[in-house]
Amino acid sequence: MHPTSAPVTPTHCPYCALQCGMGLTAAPGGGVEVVERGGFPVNKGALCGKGRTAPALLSSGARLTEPLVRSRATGKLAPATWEEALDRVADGLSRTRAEYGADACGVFGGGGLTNEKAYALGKFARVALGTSQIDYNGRFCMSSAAAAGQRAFGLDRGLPFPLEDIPRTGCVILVGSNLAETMPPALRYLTELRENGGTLIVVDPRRTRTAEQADLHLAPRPGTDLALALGLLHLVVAEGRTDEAYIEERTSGWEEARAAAMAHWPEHVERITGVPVPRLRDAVRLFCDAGSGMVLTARGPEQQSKGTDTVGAWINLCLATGRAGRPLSGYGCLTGQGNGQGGREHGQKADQLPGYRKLTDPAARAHVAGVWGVDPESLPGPGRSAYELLDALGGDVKALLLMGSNPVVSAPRAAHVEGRLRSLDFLAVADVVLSETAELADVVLPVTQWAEETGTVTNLEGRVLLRRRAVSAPPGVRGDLDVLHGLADRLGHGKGFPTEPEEVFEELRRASAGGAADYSGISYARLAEGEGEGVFWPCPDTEPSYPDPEPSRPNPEAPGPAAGPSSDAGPSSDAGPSSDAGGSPGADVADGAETAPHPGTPRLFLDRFATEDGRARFVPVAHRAAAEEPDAEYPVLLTTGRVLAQYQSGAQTRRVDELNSAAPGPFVELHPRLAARLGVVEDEPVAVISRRGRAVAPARVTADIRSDTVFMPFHWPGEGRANSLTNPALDPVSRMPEFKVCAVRVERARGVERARG
Ligand SMILES: Nc1nc2c(c(=O)[nH]1)N[C@H]1C(S)=C(S)[C@@H](COP(=O)(O)OP(=O)(O)OC[C@H]3O[C@@H](n4cnc5c(=O)[nH]c(N)nc54)[C@H](O)[C@@H]3O)O[C@H]1N2
Ligand SMILES: Nc1nc2c(c(=O)[nH]1)N[C@H]1C(S)=C(S)[C@@H](COP(=O)(O)OP(=O)(O)OC[C@H]3O[C@@H](n4cnc5c(=O)[nH]c(N)nc54)[C@H](O)[C@@H]3O)O[C@H]1N2
Ligand code: SF4
Ligand SMILES: [Mo]
Repeated sequence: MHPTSAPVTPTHCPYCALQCGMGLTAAPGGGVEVVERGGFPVNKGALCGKGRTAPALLSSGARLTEPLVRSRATGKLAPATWEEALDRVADGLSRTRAEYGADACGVFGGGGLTNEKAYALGKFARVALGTSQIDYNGRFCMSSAAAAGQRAFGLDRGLPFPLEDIPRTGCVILVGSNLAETMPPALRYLTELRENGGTLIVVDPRRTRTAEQADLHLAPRPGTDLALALGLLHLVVAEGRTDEAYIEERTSGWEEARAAAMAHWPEHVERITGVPVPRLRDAVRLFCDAGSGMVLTARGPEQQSKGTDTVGAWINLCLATGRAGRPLSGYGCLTGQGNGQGGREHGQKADQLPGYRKLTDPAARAHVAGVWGVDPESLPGPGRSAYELLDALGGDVKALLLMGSNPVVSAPRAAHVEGRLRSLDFLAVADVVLSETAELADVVLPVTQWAEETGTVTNLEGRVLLRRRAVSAPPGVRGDLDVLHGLADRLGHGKGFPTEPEEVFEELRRASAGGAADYSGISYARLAEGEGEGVFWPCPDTEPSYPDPEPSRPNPEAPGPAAGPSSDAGPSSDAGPSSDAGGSPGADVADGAETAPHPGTPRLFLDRFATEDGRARFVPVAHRAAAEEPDAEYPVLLTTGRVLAQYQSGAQTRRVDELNSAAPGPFVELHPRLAARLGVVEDEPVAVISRRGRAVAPARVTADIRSDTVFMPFHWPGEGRANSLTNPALDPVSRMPEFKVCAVRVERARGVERARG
C-alpha cells in the first residue's frame, strides 16, 4: 500500500464481518490496488493479507466470465449465452414447481451477500417461486448466538456496542474466538485493553495466537463450554459476587438460573472440562474485580449441538454480575461473514422476513406483503434449516438455486451433502469462480464481485456500510441482482426485482421500517457522508415519507421504535462514557428535535432490554454431553476451524497465489503425546476417521493443543476435507450443526489399517 494521486474509491473488504475500510485506486499496470483508508474507525487502515490481496481475484484467470450450461449430450459444462442460461434455470425451476409443487424448489444463500442481494433472494423465494424452502450458510455461523440473544435480550445484534468500547472495559472473556487469525486488525482492541490495565481471559482448547495474548487461558475439552460457564456462575454465587441490585432491577428469571448453576459444582466442572478449579477461581476473580466486563463468543462455543444454551450460560454470567446493558459492559457475538449480520436480518433465513421480522407473525407478514404488493396469505411459512434443507435435496426438494456458498466443502457430513446435491433434478449456482459446488451444477452463472458493484453490508457491530463500485466488471458477467431479475422476469415477476442496488435498498428500508432491524432512516446518501463510518441499526426514519401499510397492528416479536431497542437509541441513552466517540453520526442531535434524522444506535440496551417488560431474561440451562463423545472405537475429539490466510471453503482464497503459498493445504494438529502414542511424526500423513468418513492430511505436532483433541482447518476439498468427518447433529433451537466436536480415530495413513473386530 502506498500513497497515490489517482482517485480513490472508499470501500470495504469482501471477506469477514469486520468489514475493514479500504480504498481502491487504479494500479499503474492496469486493474486496481488497495490503498489505506485510515479514517475508517473499525480498522484505521490496517488490513490482513486477505483484504490486501482481494483485488487479485478480480483479474484472476480462475474467474468465471461466461455462463456454463451442462450439455444434455455430453454431460459436461459448456459455455452458453446469458439468455440460454437464464432460460434453462427458469425452466428447471418452473418444471419442478409444476410437477412437485412450489416447495420442491429450494434456495440457498450466503452471509457474504450484500443486504440488497439477501433481501432480493428472500423475496425471490417467497414471491417469484412461492417456496418456503430457503435458508443460508449463516445458519452454520452465528445462529446459536442469535437465538440466545433473542431469548435473553429480545434482540440479536452481534455486538451491542462498537468495538471501540472494548479497550475501556475492565475484563474481556473471549470464548472460542481466534481473532488474531480470523479478524487480525481487531486484535488491536485487545492489545489496547491490556495497555489500559484491563484483563483478557481466552477460552480455547488450543493455545492460539489469540490465547497467547491472554492474562489467563482456559483450555477446556471441546464441547464443554456450557459446563464451564455454569461452573463460573456457581463460583460467582458462592463467593458472593452477584450484583443483586442489578438483578432485581434489570432482569427476570434469576432464581431458576441460579438453582441450575448451583447444581454445577466446581469439582464436577473440572472433571467435565479439564479446567482446574483454581483456574476457574482465577477467572471469576479477574472478571468480578474489574468494574466492568464483557463476554465475547465466536464459533468455538456456538457451533455445538447445545450452542444456544451455551451462549445462554455465558449471558447468564453477564447478567448475574451486572455486565450487560451498562456502559462498557455486555455480551457480544463476533459474527463471521462479510454481511453475516445484515444477511440474517432481511429474509434469506428460513423463518424470517426483512427487518428481522418473524415469518410466523401475522403483523409482520401483512407489513412485508404490503411493501411487496402481494396478498399476505400468499407468503409461505417457515422452511427447513440449512443442513435439513441440504439433507432433503433429491427427496422433497428437487431443484436448487444456490448463491454465495460452497457447501461441498463447508457443510457438515460433506460427502453426504455432496451426494444429495448430485441427486437433484436441477442445480443452478451463481458464483465468481467454479467452486466445488458449482462443478456439480446444471447451470453456472458468473457474477460480479465486490469491487465491481455497489451495495450495503452490516458489520459485526451492526454498523451499516456502503461498499462502492470501483471498477467495471469484465464483459460476460452480471450482478446477482440482474440474475434474480432475469429469473423473476421469466417466472412472471420481473417488476418486483429491480437491478439497481439503491432501488432495492429503498424498498428494503420500507420493508424493515418498524421491525427490530429498522433501516428506514438509512440512505445511500447518508452512508456516503463523512468518512463513511456508517450508521448503526436500529435507525428508524423520523420523517417517514411513505405510509405504513399496517400502522395500527402491534408486533410483539419485533420491538417497534417505542417499545424496543430504538428507545435506547436516542442521543440521551448514547450519552454513556463514550458519547464523544466517533462512529455515531448525528449523535449530537438536539433532544426532541422531531425532524432531525435518527442518529442510529451504536449502543443497545442501556435503558432497557428489547423484551416486552424491558428486563433481560435469565434462562435456566444445564450441561449436557456432545452428540458424540469419545469411545473405544473413536477415542479422540476432533475440532475444526480456520487459519489466517484462507477464507471459508477456500473458493476465493485458494485462488490467490500469495495466500495459497502461506497456507497451501490442510493439516491435522495433534499433541506430541498423542503423536508419540500413534507413532506419528511431523508432516507425516495421518488419517482421521469418524462415523461419517475419513480424511487424510499431514500431521502438525504441537503442544499448543489438548492431548485428547485434534484440530483440522476446513478450507480444503478432497482427501483433506475436514467436513468429511463432522457431525451434523443440530442444536434444537438454532439448528446449528456441531462443527466443533465429534469423536474420531487417528491413524498413520501410511502402513496397515489397524484390524478392527
Ligand atoms: N482467516 C479467516 N478469517 C475468517 C474466516 C476464515 O475462514 N478465515 N471466516 C470468517 C467467519 S464466517 C467466521 S464465522 C469467523 C470465525 O472466527 P473464529 O470463531 O475465531 O474461528 P474458528 O477458527 O472457527 O474458531 C475459533 C476457535 O474456537 C476454538 N474451539 C474449537 N472448539 C472449541 C470449543 O469447544 N470451545 C471453545 N471455547 N473453543 C473451541 C478453536 O480452537 C478456534 O481457535 O471468522 C471470520 N474470519
Ligand atoms: N468444519 C467446519 N465447517 C464449517 C465451519 C467450521 O468452523 N468448521 N464454519 C462454518 C461457517 S461459520 C461458515 S460462515 C460456512 C461458510 O462456508 P461457505 O458457505 O462455503 O462460504 P464461502 O466459502 O465464503 O462460500 C461463498 C461462495 O460464494 C462465492 N461468492 C462470494 N461472493 C459472492 C457474491 O457476491 N455472489 C455470489 N453469487 N457468490 C459469491 C464464493 O466464491 C464462494 O464460492 O462454513 C461453515 N463450515
Ligand atoms: S480482517 Fe476481515 S475485513 Fe479486515 S481485511 Fe481481513 S478479511 Fe478483510
Ligand atoms: Mo461464519
